Amino acid sequence: MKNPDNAIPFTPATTAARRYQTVHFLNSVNEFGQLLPDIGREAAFAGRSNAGKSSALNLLTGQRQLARVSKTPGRTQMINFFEVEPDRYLVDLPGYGYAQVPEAIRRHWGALLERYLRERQALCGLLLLMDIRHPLTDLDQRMLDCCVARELPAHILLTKADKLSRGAAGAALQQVRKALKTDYLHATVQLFSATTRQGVEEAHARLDEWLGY
Ligand SMILES: Nc1nc2c(ncn2[C@@H]2O[C@H](COP(=O)(O)OP(=O)(O)O)[C@@H](O)[C@H]2O)c(=O)[nH]1
Ligand SMILES: [Mg+2]
Repeated sequence: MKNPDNAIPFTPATTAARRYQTVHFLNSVNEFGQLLPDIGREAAFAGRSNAGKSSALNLLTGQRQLARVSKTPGRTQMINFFEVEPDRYLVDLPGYGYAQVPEAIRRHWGALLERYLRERQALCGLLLLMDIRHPLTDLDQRMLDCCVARELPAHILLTKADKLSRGAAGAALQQVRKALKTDYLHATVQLFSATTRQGVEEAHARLDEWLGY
């Protein structure tokens, strides 16, 4: 299996690809009070640690090292802001669900994450990453519940789609879609792979929509 970490950044063929290729790191925050002023528009990336969030962020921006693809799950423990242009941001939220993180730290991050999702006015949409082989865990559903509470759009990337056959991936997609229909009417879902680059344009389109492009 090809290692997505070593994938060559794609040649930006679309307007969106060119736009996100100039995204750059702005700052890291670990307290709610340190967040940038709550103005403008931002799209946040969330998911269990190891779901493929860093790989997706790198692929969507065409940058190999933007979010460090961690070999150690649970290491990315800050809210990282990336600037697309002034007042347009991509926000990398700390990965959740990593068992080996000490309880006190896990609680701190859980609370920060929930508060950010509930209160942040600049937040226009949540890109929620789930390993296609383990979608909609309890913690994923808690994230979606936060979105429902304030009618925030959520878009799910079923990551590592290359790990399943085309048929199995399609079946997983339908299953998640069906589950969303009952509980999360405003959430959408797509297949994604940082290895094969499947789903990049669809994900860009959703980010564009949220950031007002
Ligand atoms: N096969 C495959 N592996 C992936 C994909 N995306 C990420 N990975 C691997 O999954 C592991 C976790 O990825 P990473 O992006 O660090 O996940 P994060 O913890 O959510 O940021 C790494 O070993 C990646 O190489 C993908 O689309 N396909
Ligand atoms: Mg990461």
